[in-house]
Amino acid sequence: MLTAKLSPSMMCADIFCLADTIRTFERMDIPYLHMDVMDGSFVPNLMLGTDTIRQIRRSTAIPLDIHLMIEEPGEKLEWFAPREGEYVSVHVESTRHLQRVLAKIRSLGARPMVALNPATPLVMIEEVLPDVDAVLVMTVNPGYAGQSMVPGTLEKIRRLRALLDGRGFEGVEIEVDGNVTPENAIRMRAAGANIFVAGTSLLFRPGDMEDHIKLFRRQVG
Ligand code: S6P
Ligand code: MG
Repeated sequence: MLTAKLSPSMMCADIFCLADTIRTFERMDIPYLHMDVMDGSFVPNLMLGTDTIRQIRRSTAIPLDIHLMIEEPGEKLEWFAPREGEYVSVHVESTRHLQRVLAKIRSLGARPMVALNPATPLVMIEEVLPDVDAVLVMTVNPGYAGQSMVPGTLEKIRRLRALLDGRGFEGVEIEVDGNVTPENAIRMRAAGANIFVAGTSLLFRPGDMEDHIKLFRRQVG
C-alpha cells in the first residue's frame, strides 16, 4: 500500500497567517502544498496566480502539487516553472493533447498527474496510465472549497485502484480532492487513495492544525 500523504489546499489558508501556517507544515513534515489554479473559464472561479506560486516557493522548500483548472494548460505550463519533485496535474476535460502535455510536464522535470471531474469516466484516462505518476480523482466538482462529496466517487477510487493494480501500475498514486473530512479520508484510504488534499474539511477547519494532522495520521496513516 502506498504511503498516505497530506497535501494542504493553500487556497483555503488565511493569507494573514500564511508564514506561520507554512512553518507548521514544515515542522509537521507535510510532503506537498496543493496549489489550486483557476482561470474563470474551465471552472467558475479565479484562484492562485503565478506570483503567489513564486512567493510560496521562495518561502519554503516543500514541493508544490499544482492543480491546473485552466483551459489548454499545455500552452501555459512554463508560466508555473515546474520543479523537480513537484506534481503538476492537468484535467482530461481541458486538455486536447493530453499525452503531449503530460510528456511536457515530465520534460520540465516535474511529475505528471492527470485529473478527472466526478462526471468523467475512468475510461478517459486508460490510454495515458503509462504517462503519469498519479491520478487526481475530484470528489467534488472543481471551483470551490466547502462542498459535499459527490456520491459515487468512493466507488470510482476503488475501481481506479483495481484498474491501476491490474495493469501493473501499482506505483501510480491516487490523489483525492474535495470534502476530505477525517471520516471521508478513512473511507477514501480504504478505497485506495493515498494523497489527500486537505482543505476546509480537514486542516483548515476550526481547532488546532497540528492536532488535525496528528488525528489524520493516527486514523489514516
Ligand atoms: C476545488 C479545489 C480544491 C479545494 C479543496 C477544498 O476546486 O480543487 O483543491 O481547494 O477541495 O477542500 P474542502 O475540504 O473545502 O472541500
Ligand atoms: Mg485542487
